[in-house]
Amino acid sequence: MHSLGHTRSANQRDHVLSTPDTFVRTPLPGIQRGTAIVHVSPALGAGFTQYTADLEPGGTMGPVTAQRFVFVLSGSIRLNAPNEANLDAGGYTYISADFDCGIEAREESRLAVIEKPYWPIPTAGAPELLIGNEASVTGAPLNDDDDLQVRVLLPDDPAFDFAVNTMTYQPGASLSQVEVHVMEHGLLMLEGGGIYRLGEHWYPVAAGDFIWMAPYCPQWFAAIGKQPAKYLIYKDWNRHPLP
Ligand code: UGY
Ligand code: MN
Repeated sequence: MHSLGHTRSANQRDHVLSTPDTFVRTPLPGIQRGTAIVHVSPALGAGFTQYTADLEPGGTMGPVTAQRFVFVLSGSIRLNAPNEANLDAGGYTYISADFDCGIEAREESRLAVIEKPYWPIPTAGAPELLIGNEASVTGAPLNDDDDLQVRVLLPDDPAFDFAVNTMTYQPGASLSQVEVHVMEHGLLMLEGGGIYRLGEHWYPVAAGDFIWMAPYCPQWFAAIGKQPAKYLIYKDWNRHPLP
């Protein structure tokens, strides 16, 4: 049905909510037989880029000069790493800047992709390549709340200058505080839905939505409905705020 110009998407100084009805696909250099929906980039003031890549069977993504994190939302991909590896839904990989590792879709595949220039520090060596699966990461309750489980997908190691986690809320569970912090977030809703407070706005959100939160954006979430709500969340991490 025609929405007569209405959408839940919103663009405010310190946050963006993007809903699937407003997604626009674009080709990207390095992507063959596939398109991208670029959710956030430095054009918005962010220190990273996040996009959803839709690849046809046999579609490829060439290496980039930034670090890259890829989470398989659906389908299956092959990594042309030194040792070939296949990743199915829930599989993820971290590929360091300039590491020569291309990606090929083994079937129609949808990927969440995060890219960020690496911020080296003298006390930690740069990471290289990491492969994992979200299902085999043990969850930990946030602030002792068993109904809010966090799965930390990257190692607790200062070599990594960002973190990516999943957060799973049982129906009715919520963040225990309104968070205000220096880190920015890229957030992709994977399952369920609820209410997200961003700045001075409260939004209904559902699986498929993307949210960018700028540093210090007040944020709070409560899961609503009969199924758990789950999101994939990026944050800059492990670096002193003064460059
Ligand atoms: O890691 C975080 O800062 C996370 N708790 N933020 C959020 O869920 N909005
Ligand atoms: Mn947060």
